Amino acid sequence: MKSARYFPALAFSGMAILSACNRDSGTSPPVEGVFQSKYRPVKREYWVTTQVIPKWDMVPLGKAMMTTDSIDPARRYLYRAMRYVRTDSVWKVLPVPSWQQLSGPIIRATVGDSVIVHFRNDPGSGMPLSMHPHNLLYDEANEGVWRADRPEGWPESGTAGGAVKPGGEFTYRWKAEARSVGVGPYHSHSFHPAQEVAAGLIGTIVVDEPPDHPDYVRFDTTIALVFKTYLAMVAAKDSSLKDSIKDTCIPPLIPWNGGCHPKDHVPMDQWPENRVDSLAHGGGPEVNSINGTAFANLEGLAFKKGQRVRFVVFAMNDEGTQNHTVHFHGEMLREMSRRNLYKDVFDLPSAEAVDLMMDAENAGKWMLHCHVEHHASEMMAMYEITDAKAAPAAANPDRVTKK
Ligand SMILES: [Cu+2]
Repeated sequence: MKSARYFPALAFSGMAILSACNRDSGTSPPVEGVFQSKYRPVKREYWVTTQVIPKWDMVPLGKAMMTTDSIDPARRYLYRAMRYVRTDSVWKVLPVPSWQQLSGPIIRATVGDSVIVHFRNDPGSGMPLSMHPHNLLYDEANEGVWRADRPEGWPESGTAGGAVKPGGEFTYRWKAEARSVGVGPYHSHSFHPAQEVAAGLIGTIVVDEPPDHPDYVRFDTTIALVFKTYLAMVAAKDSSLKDSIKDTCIPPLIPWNGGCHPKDHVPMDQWPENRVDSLAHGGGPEVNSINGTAFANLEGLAFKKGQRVRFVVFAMNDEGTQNHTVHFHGEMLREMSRRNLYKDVFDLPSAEAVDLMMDAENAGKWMLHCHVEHHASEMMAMYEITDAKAAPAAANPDRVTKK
């Protein structure tokens, strides 16, 4: 049993942290090979709110940047997208990096740290939402999951983190253990997880080894990219599609096979005016996006020659036809877990993040895109490596040149 092999007291004492390679050491505390870190775990505190974007533009630059074609509005907008954004401690939204777009802020921790996330669900969201982390450790109250098998009233009885009401707040308490090292997503997992993720409620978690660990790598910058197929909006209220979506939720992002939870069902005659819906079946066109942008419309991926860049890339897929890969032009990268192998294409199974290291050397403006051929033109971004002299990635013992 995995948990029996783990020594949480050691990992959280701050005196000794088990390295990832020692996690199968047996039930007795290992004597040899235990990594003794000088790192003192800290409490990492974040404030995160949901943010509603009534009409999300997947082509904010107005055209396909590779072909200069204009894009049909029917393939351009999402109705009522939502994303996670960081705030200060009084819920004032902090600037969002230009590359982040329709993805959440990166939540970081070092092995041994506690991660405290104060979460607020925007009053305008109109539905219960949550934050459910991958890779971190939590108890049931902090799982960020609403479950139908809980007794009636369960969300209100001490485990409300699975269904934070509009305008409500919840503080999640998670931990980064030795086995947390790596990257993964967090996402909403409340009454309708598929719709919540389909709205854009996805973010990234990065857990590092302590800086004095032999496997630790210092990066100059970290970029998180979510490859996701969205369903563009379709005007529904006055269309023949009305009948197919009458059992709906508010805000109905994608009607769900299981219907609505009674708590957030709203009769159609009470829908807001001018409402449009994204539909799972027979609805809007699929648009393959990176962080909610398509056709090379993602900005902010600019690096200097000599910088070491971490790309955390994952897909959130709904169906088998939405499998994605990521292909980088101009550079070859290494996976953190496989550092002797350079590649420029990586598979992106749903929700499993790849943790990539790029030593920026080849100056130029380059594509990165999904290499599933019919996704490639939409699911594309450009990154740039400039010749400008960068600050050296100092004291990085792991730096390797390809020559
Ligand atoms: Cu793809």
